[in-house]
Amino acid sequence: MRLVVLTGAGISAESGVPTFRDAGGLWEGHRVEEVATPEAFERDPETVQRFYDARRRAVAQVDPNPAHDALARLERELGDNLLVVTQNIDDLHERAGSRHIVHMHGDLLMALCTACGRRSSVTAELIERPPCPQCGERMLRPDVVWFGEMPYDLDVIDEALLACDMFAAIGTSGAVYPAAGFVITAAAAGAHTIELNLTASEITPLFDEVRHGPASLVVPSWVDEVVTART
Ligand code: BJW
Repeated sequence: MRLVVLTGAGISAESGVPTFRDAGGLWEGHRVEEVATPEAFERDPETVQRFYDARRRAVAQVDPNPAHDALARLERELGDNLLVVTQNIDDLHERAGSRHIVHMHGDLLMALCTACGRRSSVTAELIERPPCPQCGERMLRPDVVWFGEMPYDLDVIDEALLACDMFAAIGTSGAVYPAAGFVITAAAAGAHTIELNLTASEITPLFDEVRHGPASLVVPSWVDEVVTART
């Protein structure tokens, strides 16, 4: 059994990390499609740096929830036959124990040097303009993927989608591509597809099976079923 799990902001919601498109979402009155862009960063880098510095501090104060724990347990059962592809930039999957994981939209704990292109871990607030550990220039930005930029590790993801027997999407609205199209790739490759989300998403009709409810409840019970079916 090879499994690919795509996670979105909804899996971290019950840990206290706001989602993007629900009421009271992350960007406070701004549509994320307008502000999560390289152009918005060029226009007003300080505001963007401050925003990500604040999110990094906030995520450090919260903990993984039972949905993250359940996926870490699933990895202990399936080993490398499970790949978690997360759109989230928090580290809650890792803190729950997941290791076989791809952060396709980047990582809040990493910075990207706009001078030399190297990635490094963030040890200071980016608003303070720390130097790049590689080239020394003070031109670091958050290592996150904005609209119009290429997501990370699409080759790894594609290979896993084409080889999987089951594809699950957890806590994502299906509003952002290419992630929203993964269900189509997996289904075309013959996988069973399942959506686990609080409510119907934009892509619910594309799934073979749908379960609605909070991730902290529906994910552990789905993981129990997958593990039981295997044994
Ligand atoms: C719960 C819950 C609970 C709540 N329990 N559930 C067609 C094809 C290909 C590309 C495009 C296309 N059309 C347009 C594009 C371009 C564009 C795009 O998608 N635009 C849309 C507006 C249509 N995409 C891009 O530009 C991407 N790059 C790209 O396409 O490169 C070229 C390319 C072409 C072809 C193939 C491959 C590549 C880049 C997209 C970058 C997105 N960046 C962001 C910001 C990241 C940094 C940051 O975190 O600040 O990523 S935007 C934001 O949206 C963030 C998220 O990862 C992403 C998805 O959001 P998510 O996770 O789904 O959150 P929400 O809030 O939308 O939904 C939460 C869900 O949880 C809801 O459904 C709730 O109900 C649910 N929920 N509580 C369970 N307790």
